[in-house]
Amino acid sequence: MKSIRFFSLCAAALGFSAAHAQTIDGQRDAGYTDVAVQNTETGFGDSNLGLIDKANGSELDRFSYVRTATDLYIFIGGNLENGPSVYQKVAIFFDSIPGGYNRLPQDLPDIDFNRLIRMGDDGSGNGLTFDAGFEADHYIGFVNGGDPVGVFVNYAQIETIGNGGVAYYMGSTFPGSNGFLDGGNNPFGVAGTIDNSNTAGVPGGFGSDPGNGATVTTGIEIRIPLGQLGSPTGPIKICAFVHSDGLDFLSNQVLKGIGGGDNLADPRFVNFSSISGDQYVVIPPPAAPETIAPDALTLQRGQIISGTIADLATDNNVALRLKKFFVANPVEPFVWGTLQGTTSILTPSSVTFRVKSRMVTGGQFRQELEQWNWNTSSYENLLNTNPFNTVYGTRESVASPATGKVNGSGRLQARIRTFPNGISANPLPEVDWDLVNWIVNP
Ligand SMILES: [Ca+2]
Ligand SMILES: [Ca+2]
Ligand SMILES: [Ca+2]
Ligand SMILES: [Ca+2]
Repeated sequence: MKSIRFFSLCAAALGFSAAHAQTIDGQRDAGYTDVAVQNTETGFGDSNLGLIDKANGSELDRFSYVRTATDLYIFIGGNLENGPSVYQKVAIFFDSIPGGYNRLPQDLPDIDFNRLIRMGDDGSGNGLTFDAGFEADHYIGFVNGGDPVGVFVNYAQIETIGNGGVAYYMGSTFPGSNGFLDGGNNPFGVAGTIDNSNTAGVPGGFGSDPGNGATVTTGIEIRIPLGQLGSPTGPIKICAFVHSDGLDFLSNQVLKGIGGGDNLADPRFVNFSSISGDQYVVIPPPAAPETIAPDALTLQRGQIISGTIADLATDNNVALRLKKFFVANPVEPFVWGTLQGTTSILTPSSVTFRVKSRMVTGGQFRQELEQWNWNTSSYENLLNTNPFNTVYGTRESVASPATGKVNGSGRLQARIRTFPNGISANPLPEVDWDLVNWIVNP
């Protein structure tokens, strides 16, 4: 099936891609990437209910993410125990910007009925301590409990604590919902929910686990607009763990895991730097799209009047000028060029072939852009511009998904053809190609 769409140049430059289609519902979508699998059995009970809303145990089985230019999606497979008066919680700490706290200090912002302070220093020099190099800036508290089961989300800005701190309740929803948080303060539009139906993953206990969480596809799913995290552009470190309603008892369910062992108990005395390995995951920034200029041109029809292939690399109105040379049939293209280039992105989510061009001589013409599919040995993603006239325009043939558009050597191929479509003011019409390139999105 041919897929033709116009993307604005801005959207293409930012690397937006149709490949990122996460639906907030507590189920892991195919686009997620894993950054951690639990290595510790759960000391907070192994849920065996299999219900979307209710769970009789808590575990964090795997941590997956999708990061776009605007949003971070996180999926934490597992369960959170709940009941009419049971509210178990996941604390999610983010190190997303410079500064922040490696050890949680006194006077943390007032959130969750002022329980967040229970993890910080009590004045004697303790306080939950992260691994070296992790300096927390933001906190999201994900809570479920009650009957019917509700989901409640809290937020605190840790890095501004010296200025009094910022914290707010973001709102509530229900298990299996679309994650819309109702009734709170949610300036950036965070959305999240839980699907509690997992009965697999890690078993109950305190031993190490070989990775049973790797196949869990239900749990906590949250979309976080990056503005909520200070608009980071670099890596984002995240430490997540299950703890009790009072925020005064930490489980052994931490991601990354603790490598087997008992519940960690009072968070004030927990020091992740004294536990082997990193008790956090790292979300890399989204890879940048590549812009690829052609390095090879084969003219099937027409001849070069002026310029070279190098002129195609720059949008400067200095064009490669082509002219009708010999065409046997008056309905065939009179200028027809095949272009190639090489990208380092071998499995792109989308490929856009972009051409800024115009007629030099007047008349009635049209232009076709198409991309070569190396798998099917055929041209696809036709963009037909009709009329094609003497005013410069930039047109795009968009392949999204981009199956077959890059071969195993990173090679791209596309063609530009100009056809007569009626009268011509000149028996040998001329065409300008100013800018020709591919935008390859990871
Ligand atoms: Ca989902
Ligand atoms: Ca930080
Ligand atoms: Ca389990
Ligand atoms: Ca550690």
